Amino acid sequence: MRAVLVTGGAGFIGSGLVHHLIAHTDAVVTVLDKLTGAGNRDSLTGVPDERLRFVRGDVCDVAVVDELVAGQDVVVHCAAESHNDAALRDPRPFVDTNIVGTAVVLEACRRHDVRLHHVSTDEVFGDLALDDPTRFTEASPYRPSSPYAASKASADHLVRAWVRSFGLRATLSSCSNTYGPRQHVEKLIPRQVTNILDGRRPRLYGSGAHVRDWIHVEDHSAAVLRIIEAGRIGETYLVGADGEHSNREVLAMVLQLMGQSADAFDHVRDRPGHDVRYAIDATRLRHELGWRPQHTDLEAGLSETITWYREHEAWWRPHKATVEQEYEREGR
Ligand code: NAD
Ligand code: TDX
Repeated sequence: MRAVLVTGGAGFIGSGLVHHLIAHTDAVVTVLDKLTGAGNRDSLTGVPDERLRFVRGDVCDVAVVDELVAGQDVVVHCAAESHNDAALRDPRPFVDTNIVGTAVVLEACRRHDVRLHHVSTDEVFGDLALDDPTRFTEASPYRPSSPYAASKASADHLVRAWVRSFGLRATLSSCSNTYGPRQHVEKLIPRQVTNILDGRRPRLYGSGAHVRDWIHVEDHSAAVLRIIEAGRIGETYLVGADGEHSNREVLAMVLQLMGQSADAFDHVRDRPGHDVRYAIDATRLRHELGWRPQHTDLEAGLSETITWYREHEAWWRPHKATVEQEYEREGR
């Protein structure tokens, strides 16, 4: 694998993957990213110039995507509109980027016979009840409940159809909630960490009993690389690190790590249609491909993440006020 195109490579997962590929392979990486509010060129700081080509562009742009896909060994498709709250404000960009953009990437990979890995999410399976003893597996039915999740589910269906109908060499991964450095301040953990740094009280949606299954971005990236190297074509691999916690528990950990009392937050209006619980059974990935998460201590991972935000204010500060103004308007 000498040449890899990462779409959305200036985003949270994409940039984490680029840093991982630089550290663990010899690949030269091309990044295609539109630099929407969530993408940040500075997330690629530290990648040597001779190993990175950065192109600002849209995955919906057929000519740009076609030119970049030609000559690659692998395309990893991370570009997406990724924030549930944003999809509730305006779902249209989610349809364009997540569905149409994926179709454009698929067609380019088909034309040039390039191997594709499609990065998806556990949200395509909908949610589980808090007391449901089961977790999501590769056999779970698709039941997306939000516009974002529905757009990602549509993209997954397109990828599988291209594998079956056109023999495209593609794999998929559905990962759980990922945390770590370089995540946009619109998302739960960075939002609350930067609120506390700014002397504001964190905001918890509804009761805070909602459960997410947390995994560190390094473990997510290692899983994607493992699937690219050894995954079976046409297969989906669920990625998760047995990290189920309620939002209230996660917030209490963040507060205590930052020297605050565990109840120093405000309950705010719940997210409409808020998914109750996600939980991943990653047995296939562990058994078939031998992947194991390394960052299994959430408190230690959160502590390092908090340190990263403390030390990189210049990275997040330009986005903070705009994000908070939008939340303010919604009573969140
Ligand atoms: P992100 O919003 O941080 O990054 C998305 C990137 O895509 C940004 O850099 C953005 O500029 C770029 N982008 C958006 N529209 C584009 C377009 N039309 N053309 C080119 N680039 C465009 O999101 P993320 O959290 O890094 O998510 C990346 C992928 O990982 C998504 O597909 C998401 O579904 C998946 N995922 C994320 C998580 C998570 O917890 N963050 C978990 C599982 C799966
Ligand atoms: O201020 C907040 N307060 C709060 O209680 C925010 C921003 C969120 N929440 C809650 C909502 C969710 O239950 O925290 C949980 C996590 O919220 P997000 O960070 O917005 O993530 P989520 O909606 O769970 O989706 C994430 O995981 C799956 C990513 O954003 C998706 O891209 C990924 O597919």
